[in-house]
Parts: sequence; structure tokens; C-alpha cells
Amino acid sequence: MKTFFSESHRLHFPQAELSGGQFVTPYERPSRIEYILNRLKDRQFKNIITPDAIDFESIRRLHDPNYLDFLDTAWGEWKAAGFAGEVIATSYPVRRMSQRVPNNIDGKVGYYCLSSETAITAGSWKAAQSSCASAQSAQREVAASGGAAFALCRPPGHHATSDMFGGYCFINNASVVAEMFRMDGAAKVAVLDIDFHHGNGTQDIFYHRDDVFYASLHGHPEDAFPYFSGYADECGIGLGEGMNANFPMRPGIGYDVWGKALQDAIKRIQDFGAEALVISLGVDAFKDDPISFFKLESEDFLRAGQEIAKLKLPTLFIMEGGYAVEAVGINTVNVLEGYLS
Ligand code: OKP
Ligand code: ZN
Repeated sequence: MKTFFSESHRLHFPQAELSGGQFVTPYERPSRIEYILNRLKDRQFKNIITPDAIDFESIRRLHDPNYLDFLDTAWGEWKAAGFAGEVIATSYPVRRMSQRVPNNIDGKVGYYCLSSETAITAGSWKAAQSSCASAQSAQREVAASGGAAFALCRPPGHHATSDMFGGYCFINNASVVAEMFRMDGAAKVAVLDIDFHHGNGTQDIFYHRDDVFYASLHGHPEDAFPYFSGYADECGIGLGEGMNANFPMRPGIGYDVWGKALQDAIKRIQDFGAEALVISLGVDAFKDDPISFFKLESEDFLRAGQEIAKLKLPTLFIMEGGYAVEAVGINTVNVLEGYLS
């Protein structure tokens, strides 16, 4: 299996993340990628390819042009306003407030943001573009070969909506490649999200559509970020009704519960009749993940890969989360090895 990967992810490395009322070293850090690359090389995944240039067509089909403009200009406007630190949102257009976009960058960032742990730095937008470029090149590989590929994306994407960044995400990579499969002629595409966190962005982008099915296994929104999305009764709307399947699970669950949800999700995707499969591959369901509460063992990720392979579909793995840095390489590559076994 080929891996697509860009070194430009390093351009995004915020100084700090607001967590538990403190500024901490961001969990979503460049070293995550080193662990995965090292494990790939150890395990004979030697074919690591630098992606082609980003193609904005598919991105513009899903993301608001004003949001893309904002990402392009946010750092410059923040500096021009005289702020010394990184771009962090503190004011939001919440219940009963105006949804108009302010001129002041301090307000604008709140309009285009969904959570304050994610900072924008000088290189964040370039890094997010390089992450999406890896996903896009991997999609071309899968579309051409009918096989499988791995996009080692960083920063991740599944929390990004059409017009909001947050949860460490800027461009919704999984949604972009799902859209590309559609543009290439696949009538039905499925996104299966096994990251610990609910992919609120992916759900939201396809919520009204009947051509892209979204299934997600995640921490229950009563207990876990993103808190305001991911309930089991969120099933899609209009044409999209029945095309969204959430499997929220409670703290402490292991593969006995998680693996059953995975099988249920896979069954839903089979019944849907997907012609291409996008996996939002987060490995933060691992027992030692510092920001999550499931109890999967490293071997369970092998099993997950084996289950996914049973769908026998062209499959594109898109890297999302996973923060137990020493194990993140083993767990990620275990999914790929399970898939190939
Ligand atoms: C991104 B992905 C830590 C809270 C962090 C944001 C989590 C984003 C996860 N104190 N909240 O889905 O792995
Ligand atoms: Zn996650």
C-alpha cells in the first residue's frame, strides 16, 4: 500500500493549546507523524510519496469561499491588529446572537471557529493545504488502481465544517476525497470514521445528501468533544435521511463493544451499496490515549483493519487523531496491516 505524505505539516505547530484552563503543549503535534513514519518504514511500508499540488476545485465544492479566504488572511490580519500571540477565538455567535461576520479579526475568528483549543499560526494554512494535498493524491491512486492507499494527513480534518475550523482541523480531508470519488463517477461513497471523536464536520457536510453515507464510532457527546454533535438520533435530513449512522459509546468500553459497533457500521455501509470507502483513521480509541476514554488494545486495531477489508471496496485511509505518541505508529500501521492480511 502506498502512503502519501508531505513534510509541510511542520509549518503548523502552535505554541500552546487551551486545555483544562491552562495552556499546554498541543496534543496534536508534529512528532505524531514521526512515530507513524518510523513504524511504516519498520513494517515494510516503504512506498512513501510526496503529494502533487493541491487542487482547490473539490475543496471549493464543500467549503465556503469566505471561510477559505479567512484561513488565508487570518494570520496577517491578527498581526496587523497588533496581537502578539497566535490566533485564538474567544467570542462566538452563540444562541440568539447575530450571525453576521464582523470586520474585526478578533470577532471574525470566532465566527469561523467551533472550539478554542485550536490556534492558527503563520504556517497553519499552508500545512492544512499540504495535508489535504496528501489526501487528494491518495484518492487519485485509489481511483486509478481500485485498491487501497494511506494519506498520512496532518493536521487532521473531520471536525472542520464547510465554514468552521476547530478540534485541530481546518480542511475536511475525508469529505474532500469522498467528493472526489463522486466527481470520478462513483454513485455512492461511504465515510467510516473510527477516530475516537465524532466527525461533526463530515456529518454536517453530507447531512442532507443521499450519495455519501457517514458512519462514526465515538465517545458519547454527553461525555466527549465535540459535545454538540454525534448523538445516535442524528440520522440525516431530507434526501439524506437514513444516510448518517452514529455509534456513541460510553467511557471505558473495549473491543467487545467497539468491535460490535464496527460490524454494525460496516453492515450499514454494505446495505447502502457504497462503491468507494473513505476511512477517517484516528487511533485515539487506544487505551492509553491522553484525551480519550475507550480501552482498545494495539491488537484491536489489527482486527479493525480486518473487518474493514471485508467490505472489499476501493479504500482510502485518511489520518485523523491519535495522541498516545509512542503507540500511535503501531496502532495506525496495525489497521493497515490488518486490512492487508
Ligand atoms: C481531534 B481529533 C483536550 C481537549 C481537546 C479537542 C479534541 C480534538 C480531537 N483537553 N479537544 O478528532 O482526534
Ligand atoms: Zn480524535
